[in-house]
Amino acid sequence: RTQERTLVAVKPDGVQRRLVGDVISRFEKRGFKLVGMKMLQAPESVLAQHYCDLRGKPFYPALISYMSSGPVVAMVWEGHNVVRTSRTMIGDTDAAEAAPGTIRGDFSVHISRNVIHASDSVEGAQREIRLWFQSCELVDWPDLGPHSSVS
Ligand code: YYY
Ligand code: MG
Repeated sequence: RTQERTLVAVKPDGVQRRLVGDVISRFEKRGFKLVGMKMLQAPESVLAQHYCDLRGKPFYPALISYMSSGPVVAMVWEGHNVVRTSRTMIGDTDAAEAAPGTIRGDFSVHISRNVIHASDSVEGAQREIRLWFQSCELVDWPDLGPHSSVS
């Protein structure tokens, strides 16, 4: 049985601020398994589908232009309860509400520049993973544990 998966993306401000490594490090240290990763300039068609629920919100045009302003790093992380746990790890959408120790709570100062995306439900994650990744881009490698090759 495949474990739960989620889509995480470092947004253009996070890439500009060299936060990609820190984000990867936090997810690795938490024990999650990286099964897909790529850097890309997100096409507007992908962003429109990704944020289709927000179409019509006053901030929507600014959100799409921010997400188009530079490359993003999209990742798929796998593990027990990864959807809910990654939402806890990234922190509240609004920087002012994001707890210190969370990614947004440590790095974001405004809701419109909040460094990172993570899917907010298992169904949403499945939809977003299909949108951002082809199935051949996801790698189902055997998890042997960090010390299994050490004799
Ligand atoms: O899932 P999450 O990213 O935490 O928040 P959403 O409510 O899905 O909004 C997506 C995205 O939109 C948010 O990360 C920043 C932006 N946004 C904004 O710029 N201004 C708002 N008032 C609400 C959201
Ligand atoms: Mg969301």
